Amino acid sequence: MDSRSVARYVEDAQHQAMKHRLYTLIFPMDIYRNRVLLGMKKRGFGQNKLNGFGGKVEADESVAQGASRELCEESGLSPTEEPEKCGLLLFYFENDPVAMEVHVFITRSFAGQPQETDEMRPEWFDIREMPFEHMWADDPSWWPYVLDGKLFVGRFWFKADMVTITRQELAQVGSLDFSAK
Ligand code: 8DG
Repeated sequence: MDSRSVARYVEDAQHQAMKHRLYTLIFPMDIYRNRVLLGMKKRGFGQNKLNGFGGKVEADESVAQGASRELCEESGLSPTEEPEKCGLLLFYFENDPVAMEVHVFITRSFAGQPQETDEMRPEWFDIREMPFEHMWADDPSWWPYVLDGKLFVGRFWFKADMVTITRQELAQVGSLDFSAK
């Protein structure tokens, strides 16, 4: 098991037995103008959806390092402070034995200008007018936690169509540092 995975702290034994792949997802927030930078994913998984920036955590980095790296690679911005953890998302897809463990961050402090990359076309959005119709189906459920500064854990079960959610669990948590408990 990947020692950086924290899924075991929130999952039942059946789900813990699944293989988990670690991902990051980071949202740069412009607190002065109430904006968030999203990117239109131009290729691969989630193509044509608007999303924060992120991807698989590499073998030789921490989850937070992975979040910073992906932000630089995909948006042209680099965080100037350690990104803030805001949530943990677990996704289970019908007929897929691998669970996705997505560590969600925000950053309010970054350098650079948004730049289109091979993977993402960045665009600012008002944090209260999110383009949910172009985002993943679970996003409207947990985005209010991000806005309210509440830490959250969400679990979503998707059909193979990757659109239909058949079950979900979502709750505020006091801490995302599970191993410190
Ligand atoms: P690649 O270079 O090998 O194509 O992949 P990668 O860049 O390493 O990873 P990716 O496939 O782009 O990572 C998927 C991203 O999508 C990751 O940031 C997590 C995020 N993501 C999901 N599901 C959901 C979801 O339901 N909602 C949101 N907002 N993001 C999601 O995987």
